[in-house]
Amino acid sequence: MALRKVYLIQPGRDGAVLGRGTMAPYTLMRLASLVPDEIPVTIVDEDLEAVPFDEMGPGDLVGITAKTLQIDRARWIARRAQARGATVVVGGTHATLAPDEVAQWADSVAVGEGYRTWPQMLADFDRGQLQPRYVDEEWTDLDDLKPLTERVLRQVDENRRYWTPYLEITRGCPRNCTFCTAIRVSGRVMRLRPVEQIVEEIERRRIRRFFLTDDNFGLNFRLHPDYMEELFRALRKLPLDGWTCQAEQMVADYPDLLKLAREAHLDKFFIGFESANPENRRELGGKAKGNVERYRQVIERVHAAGIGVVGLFVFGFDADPPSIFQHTYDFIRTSGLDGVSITILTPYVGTPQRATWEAQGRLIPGVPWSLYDTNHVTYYPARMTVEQLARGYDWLSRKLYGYAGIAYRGLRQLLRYPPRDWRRKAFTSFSTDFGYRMECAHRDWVPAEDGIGYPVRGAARRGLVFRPDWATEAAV
Ligand code: B12
Ligand code: SF4
Repeated sequence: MALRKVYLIQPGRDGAVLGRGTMAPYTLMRLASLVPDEIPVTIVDEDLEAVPFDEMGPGDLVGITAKTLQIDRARWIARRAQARGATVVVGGTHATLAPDEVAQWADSVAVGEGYRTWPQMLADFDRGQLQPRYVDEEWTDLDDLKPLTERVLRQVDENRRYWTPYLEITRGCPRNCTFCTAIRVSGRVMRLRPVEQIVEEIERRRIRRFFLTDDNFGLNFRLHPDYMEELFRALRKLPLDGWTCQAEQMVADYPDLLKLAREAHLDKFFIGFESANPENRRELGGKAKGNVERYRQVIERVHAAGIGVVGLFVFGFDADPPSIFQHTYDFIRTSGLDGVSITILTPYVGTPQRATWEAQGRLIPGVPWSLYDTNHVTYYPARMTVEQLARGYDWLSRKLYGYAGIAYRGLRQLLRYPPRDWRRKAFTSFSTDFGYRMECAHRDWVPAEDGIGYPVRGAARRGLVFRPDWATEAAV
């Protein structure tokens, strides 16, 4: 059957904040740009708009991207689209990690990267020969990435409809943390996009602020210092308000590159300290060792270069006792961190972590994928009870994400900039912890009958966050 129209869908969860989306659909923008000009393509971000099932019919190809926590919702969307006669293709993190599971309800599954398989899927569907599975795990160069097309940029209108645009500069991470799923999707080969391609993309998208999707951008300080220098020198010339990226601690050991990064408008590193417990060293893939004195040194050095640090911490490793929450809080309080992310260790499919716990019978049965959101306990911890882990997480969330704490850290951050920059830097200074406050509020979610999690209290109930219709209808 000839291809009539393409729909690319990002399943919703949180709705919009003050009228704007928080998760710009960068993945779908890249995929939509690979659709030939003569085929109509519509991107649907379910947090901002309803999926137009009524428009769908035979000859339409519906592509859905989903992390694990979105996969139940993706299945719900797929069933409705299929009932209209459309064909459904699913890709992204969960499809890559659990293709056999997704294949039970999707017409076709994309495993790994889509830059080469998606165009193939479009062509095969057009010829009536769509295959049940497409795999690209070769981690090929990103040199020839097709630019985002004008029709996609116009349609998404990211500067008006979203709080923060995303951008991919590098992809992959050679480390191998036991709990990480990112490397299963992006590979362990670090790949770099050419600098001129990045500059062209930023200019054409007219974005003044962005969050890098790169899993470990900072590791390139060591792996590819020349590339970093070239990149920073190019970004320095652009009229950016600021940008943020993920990194690891060793960026602190490169003062010259830090200085250049600051000049290139870098605002903050999100650094995976992961744990303040040295006993977890083995599980942390070599990049963090639970040594809080080293963490303090890193924060100081990065601050000295005029760049902020958001600390990322994971709880529930096998060596974590119930006191880990107080211990970590004591560190955070005195650390000078500009923002903090706390998550509960989550054994995603395809990780060595899950394989170990599965063999030990330690996965809690019946937890729906929608609660694999790093805010819920999904396994039996080793040195505390499920209740202690959940309560400890709840306690720390309240401590960290009260409005006073967010304002204090935000103000401290803002004051590091000269007064002339305060207007430009206000968003970056306060938004990170506010976002994490929202994310942590998911710990209040419970599963409904169809397995999808819904908010029961928190930001959504207070009316600050718009809830999409489907969540309101099914809320418990
Ligand atoms: C940017 C990002 C975010 C952004 C949101 C981006 C978005 N619009 O969804 C923010 C910061 C908000 C975020 C939040 C969270 N994230 Co996140 N995020 C990422 C990150 C770093 C990059 C993803 C990305 O945009 N890459 C760039 C694009 C171009 O590549 P891509 O998405 O991989 O898409 C390619 C292929 O996968 C494929 N593909 C993807 N979809 C489809 C669909 C079709 C049809 C086809 C054919 C192909 C295809 O083709 C694309 C081109 O090659 C990934 C790590 C990673 N490397 O995947 C984590 C990651 C996806 N996030 C993760 C998690 C856990 C979360 C949070 C739960 C964390 C938290 N507690 O705060 C929340 C959940 C929010 C939510 N409601 O979904 C996990 C998911 C694990 C899992 N098994 O599901 C990842 C893998 C990181 C990790 N820790 O391992 N995240
Ligand atoms: S350093 Fe980060 S991206 Fe790399 S393997 Fe570890 S958790 Fe994954």
